[in-house]
Amino acid sequence: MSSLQLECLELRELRLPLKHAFETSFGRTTARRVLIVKVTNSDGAAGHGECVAMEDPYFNAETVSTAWIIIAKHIVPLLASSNVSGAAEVNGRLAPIRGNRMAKGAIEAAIWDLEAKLAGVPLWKHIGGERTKIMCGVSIGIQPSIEALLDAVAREVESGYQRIKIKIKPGLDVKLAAAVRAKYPDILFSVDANAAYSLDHDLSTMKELDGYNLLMIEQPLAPGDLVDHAKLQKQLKTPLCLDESITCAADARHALELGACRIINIKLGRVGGFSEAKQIEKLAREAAIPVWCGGMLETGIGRAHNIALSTLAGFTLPGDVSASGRYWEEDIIDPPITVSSRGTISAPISPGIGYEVNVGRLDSCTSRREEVMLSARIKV
Ligand code: OSB
Ligand code: MG
Repeated sequence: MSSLQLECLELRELRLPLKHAFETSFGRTTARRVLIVKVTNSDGAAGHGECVAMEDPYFNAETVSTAWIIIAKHIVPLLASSNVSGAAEVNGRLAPIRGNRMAKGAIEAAIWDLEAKLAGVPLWKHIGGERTKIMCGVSIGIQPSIEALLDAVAREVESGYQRIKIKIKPGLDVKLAAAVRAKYPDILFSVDANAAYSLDHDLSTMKELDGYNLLMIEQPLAPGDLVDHAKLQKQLKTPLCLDESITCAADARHALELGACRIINIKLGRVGGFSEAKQIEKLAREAAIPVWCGGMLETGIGRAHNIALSTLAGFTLPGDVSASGRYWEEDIIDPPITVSSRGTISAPISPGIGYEVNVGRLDSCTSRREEVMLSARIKV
């Protein structure tokens, strides 16, 4: 394939109010600050990526502000001097930069979008995806009351979503699971703790949760604690699923070797992009461990990348990729992402991410913008 001839990178910070506040064990989000990147080549063709870092370093260590600096000051110069000839090379070229995977993942994803557009194929086909429809579930934040939670679950079940996940935290866990299970004995149902528990204090709560026929318990313990997750998994029949703990393919291999989980949530940004995500999917598939695609309250750009990722063969469980309209009054892509009454999204047919970025809308919510040159500076 001919060189991508990357020329310019545009960073934008958007401010977008969420339709409804989203609460987890680590905090409450009412509006998103979102970092969007656009890579352009020498012919003016463009690819987009979304950095999934949040405003605060609570889910992981990165933030919108740190990612901006890492991209502008470190990723761009490294890429500019590496003369990459394909998207598959980007992950390796960025390896000297430690951590900061959400920053790297945004750029990597934008380059995959550009490369797919140049090849005239949908991104999902370009990365080796196989499914023409992806299975969708929802993630429901902590609600003000059990009644409100049951109403929210009812709405999503009636919309056709194939799996319901609820957020839990210490003190708001077993009673939520019990209430949802009592009303819906048969749905695919899981809980996500976002690392709020410890093996020392909460083993009895975990054993109680084990009695509600949950599809999985997601990330109960601290991100670095694979050993304790393995100890916990041995004492439960419910599969543990790791989210925060899996930042790269090596983490996934360690988790599988230790028996720290039986399911993996793959988030494109958390692992630094498609190359790493594909390695994790392959490792898990070979170990007969199901994976699914997680979400980070993305705009349509991040959602479109998540759809592409979810078409890979190993994504055998419904993920957290849901309709734009659950989060945004008006998305930044056209058309917005919609979900069928059977809880599926069809893989798009247009090249690249397969959705048009609405530039007017993007401009109207941009609070900061910067352009940096990606073309190698030729020494004379
Ligand atoms: O743990 O999966 C998570 C949102 C922000 C941070 C972490 C998580 C989430 C979600 C939302 O669960 C999933 C979505 O985007 O719909
Ligand atoms: Mg999670």
